[in-house]
Amino acid sequence: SNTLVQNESINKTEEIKDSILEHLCFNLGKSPRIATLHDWYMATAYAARERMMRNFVSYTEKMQNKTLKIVGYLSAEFLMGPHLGNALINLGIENETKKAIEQLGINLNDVLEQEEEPGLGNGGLGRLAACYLDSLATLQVPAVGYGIRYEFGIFDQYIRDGWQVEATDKWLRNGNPWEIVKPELNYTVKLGGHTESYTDDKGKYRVKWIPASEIKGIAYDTPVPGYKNGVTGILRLWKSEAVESFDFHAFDKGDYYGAVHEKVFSENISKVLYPNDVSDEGKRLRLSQQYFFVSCSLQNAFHILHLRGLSIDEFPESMTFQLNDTHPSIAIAEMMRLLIDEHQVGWEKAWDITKKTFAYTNHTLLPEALEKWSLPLFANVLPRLLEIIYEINSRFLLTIRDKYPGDEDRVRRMSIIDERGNKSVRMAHLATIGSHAINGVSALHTKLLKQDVLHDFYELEPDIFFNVTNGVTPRRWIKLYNPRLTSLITTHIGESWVNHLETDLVKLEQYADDPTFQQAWHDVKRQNKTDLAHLIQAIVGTKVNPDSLFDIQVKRIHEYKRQHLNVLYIAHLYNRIKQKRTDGITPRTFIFGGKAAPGYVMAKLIIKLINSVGETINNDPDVNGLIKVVFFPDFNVKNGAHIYKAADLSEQISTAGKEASGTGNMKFAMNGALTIGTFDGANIEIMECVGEENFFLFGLHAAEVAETKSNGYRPYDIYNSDEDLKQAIDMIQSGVFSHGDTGVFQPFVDTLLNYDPFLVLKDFRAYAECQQRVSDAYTNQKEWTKMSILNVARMGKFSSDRSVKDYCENIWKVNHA
Ligand code: 26V
Repeated sequence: SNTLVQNESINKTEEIKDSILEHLCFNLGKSPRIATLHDWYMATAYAARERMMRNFVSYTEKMQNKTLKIVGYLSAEFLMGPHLGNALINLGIENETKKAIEQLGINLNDVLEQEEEPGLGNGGLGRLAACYLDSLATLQVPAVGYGIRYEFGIFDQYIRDGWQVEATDKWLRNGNPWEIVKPELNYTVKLGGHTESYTDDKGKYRVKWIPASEIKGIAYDTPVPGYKNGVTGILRLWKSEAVESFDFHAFDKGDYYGAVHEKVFSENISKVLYPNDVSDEGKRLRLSQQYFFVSCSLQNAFHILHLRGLSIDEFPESMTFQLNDTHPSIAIAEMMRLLIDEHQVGWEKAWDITKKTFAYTNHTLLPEALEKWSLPLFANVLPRLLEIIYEINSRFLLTIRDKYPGDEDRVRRMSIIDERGNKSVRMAHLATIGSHAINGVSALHTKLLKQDVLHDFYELEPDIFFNVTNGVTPRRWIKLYNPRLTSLITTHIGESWVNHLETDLVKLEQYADDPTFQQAWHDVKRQNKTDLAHLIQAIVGTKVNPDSLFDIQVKRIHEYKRQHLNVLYIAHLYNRIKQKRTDGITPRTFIFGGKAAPGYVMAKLIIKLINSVGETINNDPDVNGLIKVVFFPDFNVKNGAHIYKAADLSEQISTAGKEASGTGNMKFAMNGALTIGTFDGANIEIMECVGEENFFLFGLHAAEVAETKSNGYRPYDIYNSDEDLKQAIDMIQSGVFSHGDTGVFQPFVDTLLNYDPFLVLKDFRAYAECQQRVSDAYTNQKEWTKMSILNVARMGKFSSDRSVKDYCENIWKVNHA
């Protein structure tokens, strides 16, 4: 039987080799002799895609089966990361492909390195969508991910003189072998203009939208392979193009340049991904983008309904849509428009269908991140949709007035329209009112949603609130990106854990005390750290010691995530070193990574601060390499491959109540890092699973944060009462890290001393003490390794398979494998 398996593998290797050579010739027009590494990448990608397409076709056919409910996952972001490595893992052909490529005289890792990742997302929210697509395909749930085919994804980050510099992400420049364009799958989307009412031939009052312009959305499909199950799901992204009729219209008038201009306008809609920003730039285009992809997706859904031979009434049994945050929530109004204006359905019935069809996931409690659109802008871009929203709102407020007579304050609080100041549309209210299920992304986040942000809605309909704690896919985040750990785990407990993480990973616990296993575990981490050390040397030019504690914080740069709390502790350690108070300091390498939104001045200053502190500390002979500080540039999915697996300590130190869930926390813990974290987001559930004794918890709880603020928080008093903290801040202010320049970090220091909106100073002492416990624990390597093993063994809950099953069972009501 073993020889049989071996022969099969040899055949597969030959097959793959032939396939790669064929694609090299027929798709790339190259011979092996002149092929570049990129050509080999393209040929290998086509070979892998070919293996998915048969499944893809049968899966698409299966979708015509009218009894299967399809899940439409509507998301403005899909942060897929490189496809090739993942495709090989999920197709189960990674070893054979490696051999095939080797026989052609090439190294597979060099080939994988060629892929430019599709960075069509900002961070956690977009990456979550990508993990869910992997799990949906793995669990054989009929699903389509609907989004935008941005020509430029999240910007590339460079560091110049310590500052972040942004560059355009030209991810399509060398072609994209993964997408299949479907020119015949296209829909028209209206923008701007005005509405007119008329009476139809049955004497019914109707509304017509006369747009100022129309654009066309073209479908680009990317196959999403399930894990070794012969299933391939779909990611369907829309690209905007000009509508032909508009061209002809302009040509008729002899206005050739006008027609070309129209084309430029149309293509702008799907041009660029917008960063999470504090500034208001590009508002109009962003609203147009949201409506554009939502309208295309819903029109596509009606098309599928028609292909299935079903009636409009059967829509909710045929398809269900998940709104990934409020970005696609205009779908509620667009669904009503399509039903009423295009399919002549009456209001009550249309509303019933709409509510049954949609469910909404909230991903943030931060007030500045809750989407609002100014009324004039909305009226200008989407006049018909605003009318529909007004009608939804007025009917909704009638029910509120009916249920709570005289409570006009409640009516104002719950209205979709915020009437205070510059009037605006509150998208979270639209999404909540139009959905049959609303969920938060961790237990704490859901609790706070019910208590605060959506409290009135919770009181109204408590049964429609759910929690679905986030998860990440173990295929990419363990098997693909940590091959050493994967083979150690698999030799001990078999390979079932890869798609049964919840039940099977826990089998590792029996080895936690086994010295041989501990040594092997330690060696894996040590080798992963050596790899990262080499990469840091090559990219940043800093030499780091793989035997030091690798303390890593990678995530978007934001004040609420408190990278600066970490920096203040580093400044404090430096101060101790300068004062020769080094006892108790464990050798550490502090590694940071993350992008700041281009318009977020304070976040960019924090990056500069990290680099400045690093430059000073890394070059000070007094430090003598005891601690090092590194900023790893351009943190993205691809770079994550080298970072998570090399961490000893994972920094999850957001102000309690601000991080909805976090997902990096899960990736680190699954790869054997211990966590230093606050009582926030999914940290709490991680700690519950891995055990308090294997987790470094510190800081205020969410309720204490609220209390501290309402009692008139005075950060300056804390600064004055904590000598270590004071000295750390004074060093920054006095130019110790900026060649004597006292101006550059002044805004940073001022904000901390006078406002400190995220309670950095308040939590400093607890953090420093907790970091000391970390240092002490790390000196006992055996004990540390045991904690690391137990962390991994108990992380099964945080597979996105579990999350997707929760959605299937509680919200979508669909079957899963
Ligand atoms: C944040 C901000 C902050 C600055 C102002 C503008 C702005 C706009 C959007 C956002 C975040 C939007 C939602 C989001 O990305 N949430 C993240 O979702 C992840 C997946 O559920 C979750 O793990 C993260 O905790 C959450 O921040």
